[in-house]
Amino acid sequence: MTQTTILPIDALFSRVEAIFLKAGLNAVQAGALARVIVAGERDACKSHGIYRIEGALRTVKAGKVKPDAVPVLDRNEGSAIVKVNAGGGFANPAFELGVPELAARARKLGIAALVINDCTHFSALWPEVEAVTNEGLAGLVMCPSYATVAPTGGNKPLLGTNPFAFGWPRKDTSPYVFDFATSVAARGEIELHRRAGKQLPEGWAIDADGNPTTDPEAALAGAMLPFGGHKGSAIGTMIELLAGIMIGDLTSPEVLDYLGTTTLAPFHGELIIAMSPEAFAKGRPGDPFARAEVLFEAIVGAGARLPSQRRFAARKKSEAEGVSLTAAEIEQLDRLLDK
Ligand code: NDP
Ligand code: PYC
Repeated sequence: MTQTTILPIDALFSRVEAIFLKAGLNAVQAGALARVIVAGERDACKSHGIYRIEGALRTVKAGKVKPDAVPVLDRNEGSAIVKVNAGGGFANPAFELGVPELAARARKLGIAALVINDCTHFSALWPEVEAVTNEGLAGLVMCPSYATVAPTGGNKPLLGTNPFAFGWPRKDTSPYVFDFATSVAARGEIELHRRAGKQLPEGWAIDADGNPTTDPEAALAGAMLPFGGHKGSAIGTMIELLAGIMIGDLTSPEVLDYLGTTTLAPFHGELIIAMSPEAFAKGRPGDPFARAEVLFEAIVGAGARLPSQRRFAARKKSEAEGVSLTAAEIEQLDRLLDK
């Protein structure tokens, strides 16, 4: 049986933040990174938890992200578009800086967008979409990645795993949130299979010659496949257009050209859209929040579960009992802190 240690969430946060501070990140970068990584562990999202620390540190060491960057907010007064330049730092502090202005603008105008440029982004999107729903707004978040996914019918990786998240605020309960890679699985999942010596499920990837493979090494050298065939392929392409080209930032192939490797965290931009359900539904019959509850009840009543319910259950458990880490994970944290 694997030996585990239970750490309170605050204690895990202090350890992760200390690792980043020791590696030379300033307080704004270290704090935001530690928050998102610890949230991943707390919510049992291992592919974007402490496993990501080493990749972030490698990216700092390679000089591809600025550890002392201070994001700058461009209020763009009167416009529905708020911008934050991450200054070559991580996306997370830039997001934290921009989200209050995004929310204020969406409440005023009914809809607003936050554009983040020049950032390194390695995290899950649900913490960001939840920051939008916490403001009582519906949200959409998307970003490119690096070219590791072949468009359906193609044999070359041209799209990223391009994550896409949506959130709808709910009164007195957790929001409706989904957040997924537009590839069959996040690249982090392939890496976790490789580390565990496990084969991939069929249909996840092709090798460097374009043949289907279940070998994680061959998949990492070849290409992943989009989810839902041509449908995921089109959504992945839309993300390249909206959260790459439209915001004047890099597309996934350009990110890979710039980095020259997939072992570092990708550098690109991000698009966050916030919407006020009250503003959209104004003048129409029914309260949008009450109507949404009827839909959610019907979905659950039909025997399905809402997305993020597994995550919210894990969060509740972690908040009550702490986060469970294996001996290898504790060793990893100790080693990184001693470095
Ligand atoms: P998953 O396939 O694990 O989950 C996708 C979503 O579907 C989750 O919201 C999940 O909720 C929900 N879900 C899963 N099973 C069911 C079910 N049976 N019924 C209803 N809902 C369900 O996600 P991925 O592996 O595709 O992505 C994992 C993470 O990787 C994401 O957070 C994403 O943002 C991140 N990522 C980040 C990238 C980046 O460049 N920054 C790139 C690619 C991915 P629940 O969690 O409750 O199971
Ligand atoms: O899991 O696919 C992924 C990923 C890429 C960049 C950050 N996460």
